[in-house]
Amino acid sequence: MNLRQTLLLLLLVLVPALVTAADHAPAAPVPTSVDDLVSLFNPDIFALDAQGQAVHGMTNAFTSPASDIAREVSANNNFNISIYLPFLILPELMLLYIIFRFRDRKDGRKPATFMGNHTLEIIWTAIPCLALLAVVVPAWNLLWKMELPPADKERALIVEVRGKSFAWDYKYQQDGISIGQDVAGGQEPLVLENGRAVILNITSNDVNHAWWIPAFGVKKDAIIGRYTNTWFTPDTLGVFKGQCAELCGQGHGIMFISSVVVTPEQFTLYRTLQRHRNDTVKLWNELSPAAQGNQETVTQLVAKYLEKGDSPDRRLALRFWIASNYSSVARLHQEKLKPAQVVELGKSRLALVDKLLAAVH
Ligand SMILES: [Cu+2]
Repeated sequence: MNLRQTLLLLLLVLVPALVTAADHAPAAPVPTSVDDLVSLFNPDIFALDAQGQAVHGMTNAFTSPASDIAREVSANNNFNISIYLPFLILPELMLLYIIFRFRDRKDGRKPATFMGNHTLEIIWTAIPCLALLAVVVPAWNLLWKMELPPADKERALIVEVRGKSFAWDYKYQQDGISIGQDVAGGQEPLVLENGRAVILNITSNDVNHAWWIPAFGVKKDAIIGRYTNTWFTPDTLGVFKGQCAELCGQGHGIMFISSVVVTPEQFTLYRTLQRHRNDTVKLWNELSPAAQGNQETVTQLVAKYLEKGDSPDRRLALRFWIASNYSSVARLHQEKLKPAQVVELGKSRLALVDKLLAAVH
């Protein structure tokens, strides 16, 4: 190999990958209708469109990164591929060339045989070493960044993530909000604020699990008696799906994870709705098909709910939770009723609550 060929090879080896530009979604307004709020904060992650395709499909860090970490992991992966690829392609091209160029031409010529070439040996040792160095430095920096707390940790949202066979519980440490399973036993999504870093303190109640949402570029083990930590800054609005990534038992395959990234204004509203959630439970129980919803009791419960505090937020929270709970029940259709019937029942019950809310001053 002459000097020109060596330089060409070096150039190919050190070609940096193009970093995909971040595409930020435009700010979405806070929905005003209860139905829109339910589809925002309590999306049906199994919903199918008219063509039978998943409405909220699983996305990944390489084709659709949705956090700073995912973008860096994706860019780092592209860079590494650009370094590795010449090692995969060039020897194959060289092999094909040699097979053709030095084929047996049946003209009686003897093949040349020789041993040892110091220059060549130095070159083929130095190039892989340089390539490894080129890969190691950015990868090390990224791994280091992922292990350390985020730069703006004072502003970060801190969430305790607790795996259990076979679901996840989330505790928003600063707001004292605990979520996990909805009224129908379905997994609730982790609601996150766009552009605000989130620190996850992950643990388990029983066996080993792993919290993994590919689009966020994050996967971390959940181990009993120990906290593992990870962080990322979501930068794309929408619904993101994940899955427990540690074989944990019979229900492992259905140990889903979902997250909804919302605007800061929507997140403020979400916290408000969560704060009034517990107070809506009695009313919900009375409205559920099993309790048949005795209107007199419901009237009393609405009055009692508003006695504890009567504000537009609190009224909205009551209407939201009634609608959201019906949506969860209809989705998992654990009742004997068909989902469409549950939706109809939900609408009539919500109308009843609306009527009572309007009547109580
Ligand atoms: Cu699992």
